[in-house]
Amino acid sequence: MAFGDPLVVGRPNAGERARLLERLGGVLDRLWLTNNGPLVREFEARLADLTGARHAVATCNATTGIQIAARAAGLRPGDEVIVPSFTWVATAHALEWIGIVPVFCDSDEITGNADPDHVERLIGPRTRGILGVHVFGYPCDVDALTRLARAHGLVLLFDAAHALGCTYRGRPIGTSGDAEIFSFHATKFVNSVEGGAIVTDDDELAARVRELRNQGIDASGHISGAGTVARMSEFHAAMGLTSLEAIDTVVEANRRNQRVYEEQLAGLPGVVVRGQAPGERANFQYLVIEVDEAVAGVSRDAVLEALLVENVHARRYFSPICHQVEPYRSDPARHFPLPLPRAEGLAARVLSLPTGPTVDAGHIAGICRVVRETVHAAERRLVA
Ligand code: T4K
Repeated sequence: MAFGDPLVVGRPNAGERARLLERLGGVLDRLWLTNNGPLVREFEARLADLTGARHAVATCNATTGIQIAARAAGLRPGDEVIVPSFTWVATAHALEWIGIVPVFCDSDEITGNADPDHVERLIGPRTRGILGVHVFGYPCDVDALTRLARAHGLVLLFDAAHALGCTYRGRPIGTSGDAEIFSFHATKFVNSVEGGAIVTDDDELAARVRELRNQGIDASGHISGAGTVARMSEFHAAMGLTSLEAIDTVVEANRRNQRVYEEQLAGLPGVVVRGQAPGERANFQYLVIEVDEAVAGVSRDAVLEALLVENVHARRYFSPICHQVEPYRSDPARHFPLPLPRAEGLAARVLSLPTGPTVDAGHIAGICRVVRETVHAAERRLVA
């Protein structure tokens, strides 16, 4: 086994321990534990700052954040919303759980994001919205999706779970469409253990999501309608703020790791490291390789297995993709009336490898050695 301790994808960045404990101590001193406390408000202000948006509303996770944003934007049960299939299943499940029908579009192979031409072909009489995703922090084609949404009068939301600190056309992701939703799950490069945020420039939408997050109670204390409970607690905000303070160090480590992986795997047939959008700022939180079995002579899953033997726990982000799992798989006419060959191709090739500040050049050399040896062993078998 190459590594004594497991090397994992998604190892949390906890930030400075003393600072976290100090914040948690403050929470206990104040005994204000949740319901829009001072740390949640500070976290929201930092997020608004970072994204350049007028409002950031913290939630208990991104999945619930998508649901609240969808409801606040006027989507209702039975409405169809077009989403890429190549994403984490939460994007689709968030809608399905509240009775909105996800209809899956194909992806662009370079960006990994929704193909606007395919989105357009899927727009039908029941389509009420588009939910774009900035997969692995690579900004999706916001301009094209905005044009489609305007032309057809659709709600436009973005799942920005991976995209904190990234830019689109030089502007921080967070202000496009009706709202964008971020995740601060433990495995994200900025985490609040569990958490999310709805970010928007729309004052009315922001007020509505604040109400929906808190049982439908409006700013004056009246119950304005049915809501849910999706608040972030002060403990979670303490972690979020502390993790956020380390953002520059974490991005720098991720960027450095991306370069080392690219160097170590350069020229290996059938294996490429996925890149980020040219000219944009990226957070590099996911280090994703693609293994093309037809060229490498070995499948992505064989590489995954070889890494596991050496105690490297790679993840198949994202495979299977949304339309390949239930409940969507069993109802193709409803959920994917058009074929999705490029999304399926991506899903067969991608593999996320460990990165982050706890992963160094030595680890990466060891990981890449396993990948290279697996491919070379396949080459030798072919020759023999
Ligand atoms: N939209 C998109 C595009 C998303 O990617 C996600 C979440 C969402 C929406 C929804 O966001 P949230 O509602 O969760 O805020 C993980 C995360 O659970 C999930 O949040 C994330 N996407 C997805 C891409 O990855 P799993 O099932 O792979 O997580 P898990 O718990 O198996 O952890 C993965 C690895 O991380 C483990 O092998 C080890 C490491 N780990 C994990 C945890 C929880 C740690 O080292 N420490 C930890 O505490 O989904």
